[in-house]
Order: sequence, then structure tokens, then C-alpha cells
Amino acid sequence: MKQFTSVNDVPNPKQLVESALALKRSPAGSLKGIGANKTIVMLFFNPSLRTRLSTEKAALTLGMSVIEYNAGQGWQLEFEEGVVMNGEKAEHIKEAAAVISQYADIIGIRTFPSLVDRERDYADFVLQQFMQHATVPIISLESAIRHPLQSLADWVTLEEHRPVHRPKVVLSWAPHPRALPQAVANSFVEWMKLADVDLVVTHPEGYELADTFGQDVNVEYDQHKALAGADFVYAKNWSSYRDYGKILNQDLAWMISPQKMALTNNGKFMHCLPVRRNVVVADGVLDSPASLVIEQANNRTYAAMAVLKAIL
Ligand code: AN0
Ligand code: CP
Repeated sequence: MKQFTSVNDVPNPKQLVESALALKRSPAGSLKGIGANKTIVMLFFNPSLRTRLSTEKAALTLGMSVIEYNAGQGWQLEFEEGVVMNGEKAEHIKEAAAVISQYADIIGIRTFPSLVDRERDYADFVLQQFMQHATVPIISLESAIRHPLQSLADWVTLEEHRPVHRPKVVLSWAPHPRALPQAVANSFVEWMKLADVDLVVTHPEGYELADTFGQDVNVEYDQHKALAGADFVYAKNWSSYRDYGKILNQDLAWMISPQKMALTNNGKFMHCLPVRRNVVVADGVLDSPASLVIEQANNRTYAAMAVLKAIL
């Protein structure tokens, strides 16, 4: 594997899931040789709890060195070609990416979308600029439009809880007070299309995903109908793609409640975290045995280990 920015970079996604599951079972201390004398530099343009800690833990477990940089607080980067740099931007991406490549064997980048400029966000502009100007492999730690490490961990979690029948997996939009990226939802459907599951997406009108992700996906606008018989309920808020970056609906009737979970086939609850309690999901669901959210976060480590190992 040459880089990890979407499922399209993965030669065999199912095999990567199995690799993560195998790494989870590996004896402590047996993996240090894999990343010996290799360094990952992780750039965070935005906050992170899970991605930051789980990827660091994964790298350390493989024997790598880890350098983290709060890029949002560093020199402001210029991305445009041929600019007279006499404004706020102190350094061009050309030098920055080339310099970081001197210190890193792998570069990880977290860069959220603007939610204002749809064209630039959906070109995954910042990630693409790093890919163009870096000389080492790039791992997405969540870009403007995708969160592949999350989706890989989600698939691993689904496999661990897979029923004997082909499972029904429902991705449900849920309310949120702030405008959030579509990245988690985009990636989840992109990966689930390749998993052995029946995927249904439910959301209010106006929250349709971009064609790249939403095409060939079964959408049910009635959340109750969608949840009927679900084996897994994956809740996530995202802002509108159509009315780009806008909040069109804050109706708490879309929150995942114990009553909604009662419509499912003894379904498990999933969310990538961080989650707003009693807005996205009720306490009664999050605190119940049906919730897999902590195991999902745990599996982020094994997902990251599988990806780092495949690239190394
Ligand atoms: C981010 C998002 O929705 O993409 C990160 C999730 C992993 N969530 C928030 O900003 C709350
Ligand atoms: N799920 C996830 O990526 O969480 P963080 O934003 O805390 O990294």
C-alpha cells in the first residue's frame, strides 16, 4: 500500500480488516520490529482525541518514533502557485511538505473542510497539496471529505459483532448544534459498499451525500422504516452537501432513543465519537450494553496498526 487516503488506496480492504483483527490478537511486545527506525510525523490542523492517541499508540506498538505537530498553530501555509507572499502566510506548501518529508517516513494529516467552498473541499485540496509536494507516504487522519481510519475501525467492530445472517446496517443522520463535515458518513458508505452487509442510509430531505459517495446507496427518508430490523445503527450528524455546510434540520425527533432501538433486531449502536449526549443519542442508548462506541475507539488502534504495517 502506497498511501492511505481512501478505500481506493487499499488493494484488498477485507484483508486489511483481517490484518487489524490479527494485530489485535498479537502478543504484547511482539511487533516492535515492524516499525523500528521509522518515524511518523502527524500534522493536526484541527482537534483530535481518538485519532491522535490511537495512531500514536499504534505507531509506538510497532516500534516507530512519533512526532506530533499542531499545524493549526504553526506557520500559516500558502497553497496558491506564484503568489507574492507579502500577506499573513509565512511558508509555502512546497517547502513545508518537502521539509516534513526529511523528518518523516510517513506523514499523517488531519485537515477539516471549510464547509464554505464546496469545490475546494471536495477536491480534498489540502490533502492533495501535501500528496503532491511530500516525498513520503501520506495517511489521512480525516480529510475534508473522508475519514478512512475511522471506517476501517468501524468495519473491524462490525466483524467482531457480526450475526450469522447478513447484517442490516443503518447509517442514520442525527441532529447536532454545529455544522459538521460529511467525511465520516462519506467514508462509512464508501467502505460498507465493499463489506458483506445490507446498508441503508436515512436522513431528512436535503442531507443527500455527494454523488461520489451516495450513488448506488439505498436511502430511506423515513427513519422508523429504516431502523426496522437493523442489526447495527450507526448515528452521525453531517451538514448539508446540497446547501453546502448548512444546518437544515435540528429536529430532536431524529435523535437515537431507546424507543428507536426497540425497532431494531436487538441492534447494536455505533458512533465514531465525540458525541453530544441527548442530542445525537439518548443516555439510555449510550449507557446500554447495545453501545459499541468504546470498542470502536479501541479498534482505532488496530486499524492504525494495520495501515502503518501495510505501508511500512
Ligand atoms: C468531526 C466530524 O464530524 O467530522 C470529527 C469526528 C471524528 N466531529 C466534530 O467536529 C464534532
Ligand atoms: N473519531 C475520531 O476521529 O475522533 P477524534 O476527532 O477525537 O480523533
